[in-house]
Amino acid sequence: MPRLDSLDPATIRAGEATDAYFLRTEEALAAAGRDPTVVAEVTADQFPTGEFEVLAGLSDVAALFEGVPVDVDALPPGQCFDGGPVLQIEGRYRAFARFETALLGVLSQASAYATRALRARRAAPDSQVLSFGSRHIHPSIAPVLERAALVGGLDGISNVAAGERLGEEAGGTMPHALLMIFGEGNQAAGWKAFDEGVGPDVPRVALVDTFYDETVEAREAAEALGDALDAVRIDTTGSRRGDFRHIVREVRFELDAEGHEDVGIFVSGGIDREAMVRLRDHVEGFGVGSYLTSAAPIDFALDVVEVDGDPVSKRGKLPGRKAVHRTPDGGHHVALADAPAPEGGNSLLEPLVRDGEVVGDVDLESATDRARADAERVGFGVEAGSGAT
Ligand code: PCP
Repeated sequence: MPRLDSLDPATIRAGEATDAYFLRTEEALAAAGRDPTVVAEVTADQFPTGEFEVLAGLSDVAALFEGVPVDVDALPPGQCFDGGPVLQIEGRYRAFARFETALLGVLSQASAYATRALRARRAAPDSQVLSFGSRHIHPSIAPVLERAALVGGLDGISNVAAGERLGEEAGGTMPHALLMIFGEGNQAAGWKAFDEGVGPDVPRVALVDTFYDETVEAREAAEALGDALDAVRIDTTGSRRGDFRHIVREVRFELDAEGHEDVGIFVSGGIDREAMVRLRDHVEGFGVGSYLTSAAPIDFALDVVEVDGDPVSKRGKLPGRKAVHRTPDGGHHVALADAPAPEGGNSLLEPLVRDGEVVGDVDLESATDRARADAERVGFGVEAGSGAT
C-alpha cells in the first residue's frame, strides 16, 4: 500500500531521524567506556558577516529535547543574529549525539524561511503580505513554513492544516481553476459563485488575469460584485507580464476611473523583495510563495567546544563556551562566556531545556513581537531602500 514519505513525530523524537555515523559513534564511545560532559554550540558563522538572520524552529527543538537529560540554552525564537552560537547544549555527549541531525535540520530550514519572511515584511511594511508557499514544500512540513512566515511578521498563511496546528485561520483568494470551470466569457458567474458560496467573513478578492486583459477583468469583476468586492488579484503569468508595475497601475487607473477607488489590488506570482519594493505604493497586498520557500537552508553546524570543562575545537572553529549580547547600538557581540560583557549589552542566550524539561518560551506571538522589535533595533532589511515611485 502506498504511503507518504514522511517520518512520524515519534520517530524524530526518538532520535532515529539521524545520520548513521552518530549511532556508530554511540557504539564506539560505549565500547570505549567514554561519555564525557561536553558543551556543544550551534553556529552558522563564527564571526559576524554584516548580515543578520532570524532564528526560528525553537518549538521543534523544544519538542526534540523534551525528556533528553541535557541543558539547552538558545536565542529565543524571532531573535536576529549575526554569527556566534544560537544554541548551546551541555550534557553527556551520548545523551544527545543522535539528535544533531534533526536539530540542525529544524533550525536550518525554519530560520531560512523566517529570514525571508522578515525581509518580505520589511520590504512592504504597510502592505498585507500572505504566505502562499505551501505548494512548494512537502506537506508534512507545512506548519514549519507557516510558523516561520508568521514569526517573520507576515499577516497570514494559506495552508489549512498548518493553520489549525498553529491556531491561525488560513486565508487566500480564489484559484484560476474556479474561473476556468465557468469558462471564458463567464468569469462573472465564477466570481458570483464565490461570493454566494463562501462565508461572510471571507474577503471577496476576484482573480482577474485568467482570460482577458487585467484591466478588462478588473472592471468586470467590480461590475459583477459591486460593493461586495474587496480587491482584485493580479497573478499575470510570467510570459505575459512585461512591465508588471505598469499593468498594476493601469488596473488602478481603470478601477478609479469607474468609481471603484475602494477596491484594492493584490498581486502574486514570483513576488520577491525587489518586486515588493517596486509595487508597494500601488497595491494593498502581496501573496508570496517561492521567495520564502526557495531560501537556502541556513548552514548551521554543531561543534563540541568543551570536553569535561576543557576548551576544544576543530580547526576553523572557536573553542570554549560563548556569550552573545545585543549591544545598545544594535550590534551582535560574541565573546567567551567568561569575558566581560559589553557595556549596556543584553545577554541573548536563554535557558530552553533544563535536564529534559522545557523551560523556555517558544510561543509564536512572542516570537513575532521579538522579530519585529529586534529587526528595528539591528536595522534588518533597511537596504530595501525607500521605494519606487
Ligand atoms: C499563485 C502563483 C503561484 C503561487 C500563487 C505562489 O498561484 O501563480 O503559483 O506564488 P509564488 O510564485 O510566489 O510561489 P495561483 O494563481 O493561486 O495558482 P493557480 O494557477 O493554481 O490558480
